[in-house]
This record gives sequence, structure tokens and C-alpha cells, in this order.
Amino acid sequence: MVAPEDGSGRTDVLSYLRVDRFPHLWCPGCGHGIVLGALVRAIMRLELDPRRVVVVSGIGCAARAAGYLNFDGVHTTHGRAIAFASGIKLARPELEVIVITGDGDLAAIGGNHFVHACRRNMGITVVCFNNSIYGMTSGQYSPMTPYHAMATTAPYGHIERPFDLCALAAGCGATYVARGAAYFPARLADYIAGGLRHKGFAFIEAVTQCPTYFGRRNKMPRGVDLLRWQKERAVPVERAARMTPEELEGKFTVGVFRDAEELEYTEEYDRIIALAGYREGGESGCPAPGR
Ligand SMILES: Cc1ncc(C[n+]2csc(CCOP(=O)(O)OP(=O)(O)O)c2C)c(N)n1
Repeated sequence: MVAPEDGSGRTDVLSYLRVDRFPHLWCPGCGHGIVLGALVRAIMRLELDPRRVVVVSGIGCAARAAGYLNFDGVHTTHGRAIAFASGIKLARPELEVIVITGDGDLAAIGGNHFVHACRRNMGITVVCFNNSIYGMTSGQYSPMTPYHAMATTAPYGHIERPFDLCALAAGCGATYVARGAAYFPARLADYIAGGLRHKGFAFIEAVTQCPTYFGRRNKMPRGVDLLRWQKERAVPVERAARMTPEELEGKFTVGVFRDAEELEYTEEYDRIIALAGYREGGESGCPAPGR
């Protein structure tokens, strides 16, 4: 295992975190810390060199996770993490670029960046902390708020249907797609590790809980109530294949939905640079910046 560069020589989860930034901003019962723990365990298991890991996030409670990780990182603007991450990956394809995002950050303001990133197959790993709500701004509905759920901006029940984020990602061409939940942290770490190992664009949805702004309005005021909700509704994708749509009503599937090998974007881009003669020593003699 590669020890992080914090001088402590420690190799546990905490040694990958900036504990000097604690106490963290998450509420009691919030699931974001569980998802962050799963991400760190996946990084540890793959023995990624911390000096080659870059974490990029947008804005929101989930996005604040990037600041607690002891890697180089960028805390960017709302919905734009994937755009910044794409720039970093294009400039330094050898880096492991990880995006941490909330469901609002990713699927609402960042939705357009998300669908096009899926289509491009650039080798970045996006982990969406899906707590069904805008947590940081006190509970407005997001594109992932369940049909008929209550939210600050839906006091009589929400009348829009949520996305199936994994189906959206797969439909847009993402080559690795998985969903886990905070209730099953070990499996969630497996799915994230699968995404980090994957060469192209990897998307992992982590269903997590916000007792403060989602749970309290929806008769599940404690973190444990929402964890029970996850436990009772999660159906492994293999079992779901044998179930009827009626049996799957109100449930969500967990597992790996897609794991396909296709040409990765920065490799294709290198080929284009070579073709255009911009590579150092190439036809034009003009070195490509940063490559
Ligand atoms: C351009 C812009 N619009 C709106 C906001 C306000 N804002 C900050 S975080 C956020 C939503 C965060 O929700 P989500 O991404 O689901 O993450 P969570 O806080 O639930 O983890 C919003 C709307 C902002 N910071 N910038």
C-alpha cells in the first residue's frame, strides 16, 4: 500500500483525509461521509499513488468532500466539475481524475456537461452522492427527488419524475456504470474501484441519505430511517432481471450495469495531435503544450 504524503507513515482511511479541516460540515446522520469512506477504500485497495490522484468537485455538501481528501484537487463552480476535470485529464492523461458531485450539481445545473462527458468516453471517474435533494441550500427538489416526495420547493409533493441516472449515463454512452448505496459501503467501494480501474468514462451513483432536508420532510427524520429505506428497496441488478415492473415499483437496482471497453478519448486525442503534426519533433515542430 502506498502511504500518503502526509509524513505520518499511516496507511488507514484517516491518513487520506485532511483531518485538520475537521469538524466537517455534514449534519449528524448524513451519508456523505460513508460514501467518502468507500471512495478512499477503493483508492487504497488499488494502491493508487496519491501524487497522481486529482479530485475535482463542484458546489454542494457532497462537493465539499474534495476538500477533506488529502490529494491535489479543485473545488470549482456549481455544475462544472466535469468540465474542469476534462481539462485536467486532457492536459495530464496519466493522472487519475475523480469527480465528486451531488445529484443537483450533476443532473440539474451540470446535466449538459454530464451527458456529453458520457458520450466522449474520457477516462475520468465520476462519483455522484445522490441524496435526492439540494442539501446545501436547504432542501429544494433536485432531478433525483422521488415522485410525490416533499421538498422545500414542493410542499404539497413533487410532481416531476426523477431520472434513472445510471440508465441516463449508459444511454449517453458511459462505458462503466454502477449504482451502490451508503447502506452497503463495502459493495459501494467495489463499484468505485471498478470505475477507477476502468479505462474510459466511469459513472458511479451512490445513493445516500440527507435526514436534515430530505428525511425530516418525508417521515424519515433520522439517518437510520433512510438507511433502512435503502436496505429495503435496493435490488441487485441480477435479481431485478427476474422481477416484473410491478415488483420493482418503488425499488432501485444496485450493481454494475455496464463495463465495456471502447477507445478512450485522450488516446484518440493523442492520435489527432500526431496526425495534425503538433507533436514535438512532428511535421510542424511545434510542441503540444503540456504533453
Ligand atoms: C450558479 C449557482 N447556482 C446556484 C448555487 C446554489 N447552490 C449551491 S449548492 C446547490 C445544490 C447542491 O445540491 P446537490 O448538488 O444535490 O448537493 P448536496 O448539497 O445535496 O450534497 C445550489 C443550488 C450556486 N452555488 N451556484
